[in-house]
Amino acid sequence: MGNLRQPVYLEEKLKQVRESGRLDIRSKALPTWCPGCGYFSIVDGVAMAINKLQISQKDVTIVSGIGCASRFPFFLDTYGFHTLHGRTLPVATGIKVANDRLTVLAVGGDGDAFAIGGAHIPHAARRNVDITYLVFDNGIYGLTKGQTSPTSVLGFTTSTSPYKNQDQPLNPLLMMLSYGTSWVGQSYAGDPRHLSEMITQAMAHRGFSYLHILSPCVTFDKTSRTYINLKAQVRWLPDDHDSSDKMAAMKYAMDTDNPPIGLFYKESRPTLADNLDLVIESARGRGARATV
Ligand SMILES: Cc1ncc(C[n+]2csc(CCOP(=O)(O)OP(=O)(O)O)c2C)c(N)n1
Ligand code: SF4
Ligand SMILES: [Mg+2]
Repeated sequence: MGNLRQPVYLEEKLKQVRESGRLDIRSKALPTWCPGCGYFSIVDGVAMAINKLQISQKDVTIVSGIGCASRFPFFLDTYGFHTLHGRTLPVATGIKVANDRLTVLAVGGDGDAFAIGGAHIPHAARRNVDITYLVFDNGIYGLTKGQTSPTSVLGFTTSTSPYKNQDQPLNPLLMMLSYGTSWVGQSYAGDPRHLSEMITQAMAHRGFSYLHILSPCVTFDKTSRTYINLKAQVRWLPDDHDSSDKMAAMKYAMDTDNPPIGLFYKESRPTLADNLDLVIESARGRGARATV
C-alpha cells in the first residue's frame, strides 16, 4: 500500500504545464486529430524539446507532406511548410541549404515517408543533411480512411486488404541504418517522457537524425498497433547497447515483435553544409565565380 502513487490534481497539472513554458510554443490552432490519436503527445514532445534546447521559435521550421501526421506544423508556433505528399525531405533540404542557421524538422506519416516519399530518404541520409526527421508510424493511411501502408503488418484487415494484408512490411529502422543515417532512434507515442527525451536528443544531433515513432490510429486500427498491443510489445534497448555499433543496432532493428525503444545508432561525420563549403572553397580556389 505504501507504494501507491499520489494522485496529480488538475490544478497542479495545469500549473506544471504552464510553468514548463511549452504552451508558449503551441499555436492558437487546436489539433484536429481524433481524440486519443497518438500524435498529440508528439506535439507536446517537440514543444518540450524546443524549450529544453532553448531554440528561439523564429529559428525553427517544420516541414511536412500530406496525411494526418502532416497537419503537424499548424499546431506549433514556429515557421512551417505543408508541402506535397512525399516531398517533405527535398523541401526541408532546400530550406537548410538556404539558411544553415535554422533548425529544420521534417515530419510525416509512414505512407508519406515510405510509399510516395521513399526514394528521397536514402539521399537525405547519405548526404547527412543536418535536419531531424520524425516519422509517425501508425501502420496505416489515416487521412484517407484506413488503407494498408508500407508498414502495415501481415494479416492486417483494412479497407484495401479485406482478406488480410499479404504484403511483407518494410523495416524502416533497418533501412535507415543501411542508408547511412547518422542518428537513428525509436520511441512510442504512449510514453511521452521517453518521446520528448528522444526528440530532444535527435534535434541536438548535428547531421541527419531519424526518429521512428510508433503511434496508434485509434479510429481505423482497432486490432493491430493499438495502445494495449504496443504497451505489451515495446521494450527498452538494453543499457549496455553500444550506439556506435551499427551491426548491433541492425540486430535490434530486426526485432519487430518486441520493438526496442531508445538510441540505436549515432555517428559523427561532415554534414551536407560542411561538404558544400568545401566545394565552394575549391571552386573559389580555381577562380570560379562563386558568389555565395
Ligand atoms: C500525390 C498524392 N497521392 C495520394 C494522395 C492521397 N493521400 C493523402 S494522405 C495519404 C496517405 C497518408 O498516410 P500517412 O502518410 O501514413 O499519414 P497518416 O494519415 O497515417 O498520418 C494519401 C495516400 C495525395 N494527397 N497526393
Ligand atoms: S484518422 Fe487515425 S491517424 Fe488520423 S487523426 Fe484519427 S486517429 Fe489519428
Ligand atoms: Mg500512417
